[in-house]
Amino acid sequence: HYMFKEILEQPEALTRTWEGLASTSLNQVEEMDFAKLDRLQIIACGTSYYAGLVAKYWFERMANLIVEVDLASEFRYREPPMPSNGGCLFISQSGETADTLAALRFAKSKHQYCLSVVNAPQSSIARESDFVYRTLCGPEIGVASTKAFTSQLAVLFDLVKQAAKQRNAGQHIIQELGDTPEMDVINAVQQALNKANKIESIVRFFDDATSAIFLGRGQCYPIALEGALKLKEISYIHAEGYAAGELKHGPIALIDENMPVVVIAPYDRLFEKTVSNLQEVRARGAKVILISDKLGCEICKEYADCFIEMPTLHETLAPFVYSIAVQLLSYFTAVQRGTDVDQPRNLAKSVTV
Ligand code: F1P
Repeated sequence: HYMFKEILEQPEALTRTWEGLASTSLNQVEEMDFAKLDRLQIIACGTSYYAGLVAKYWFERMANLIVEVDLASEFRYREPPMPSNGGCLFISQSGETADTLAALRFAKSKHQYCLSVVNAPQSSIARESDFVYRTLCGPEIGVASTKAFTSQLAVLFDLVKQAAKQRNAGQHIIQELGDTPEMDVINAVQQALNKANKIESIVRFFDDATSAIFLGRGQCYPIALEGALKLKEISYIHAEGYAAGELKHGPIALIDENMPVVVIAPYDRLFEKTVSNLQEVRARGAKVILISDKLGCEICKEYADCFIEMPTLHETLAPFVYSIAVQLLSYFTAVQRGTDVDQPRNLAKSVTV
């Protein structure tokens, strides 16, 4: 399948994207000055929207910048007021998504500085933006986005570092990340891919499932949303992603022994909170699949039905590797169900109308 090939290509896609950015910034002079912004508005659809949600956590924590993330299909018709010193960031693999393009045109009519992250440099969104960053992940054939998503995260991470510097913020995190966070990510992504066989062996938990839940907190909350979307798109199993803290406000009513629950919980400052949510769903009979690192899996030995162990790395970088785990899980589940993984029913690669 193209999708599997594209999942496996991610170390190269990330390498190319980061190398390409290093050379772009030498040539461009009009890059966004994040120090001038009071607020950043991020706008996208689908998986690209979830990349934007991860970036919100990063921008707020590392660059001390207020960020709002909006679905392009809502933003374009809502036509919200735009601040005079705000900026807009559009994320689109194809660069042709009709709602995202319409949202860009609205923002431009309000004299916003419009930045975009695209995979297609000749696309409409690229042409109409004030400044463009490219993901260099190569063409993505599989309809479900995989390498485009992590490459978007790569660009966004770079922008966040730039913003942190310009705004003189988050320097302690930058220091903790060390000199080569990009290399750390690429190595960890490779290690995550090496778990493919193990992940394939646990899709039996979805054999009789008609519905599944993904839970995450903090920057892994968008990865829970993305995991649920991926599973829906290609396996047609109904799936929802929830912020783990939201569970008791409704979704917990859905839990029974037929519901697999995928808990995404690296050992970080929110880990204990997520584990208590995990225990709540397990007590109600759910089959719990824990995706965590070595320490997290060890601590939860008694509390989950199966484990996907991811490499340990700085919590800021977790979205890159946990994305790999949910992509592989969805992929193998769909293959097991015999669906058309590369061309799921009713879906188009680019939604241009
Ligand atoms: C947005 C998107 C994709 C998804 C699907 C439909 O596209 O939602 O994330 O995989 O193909 O469109 P884009 O604006 O990122 O090209």
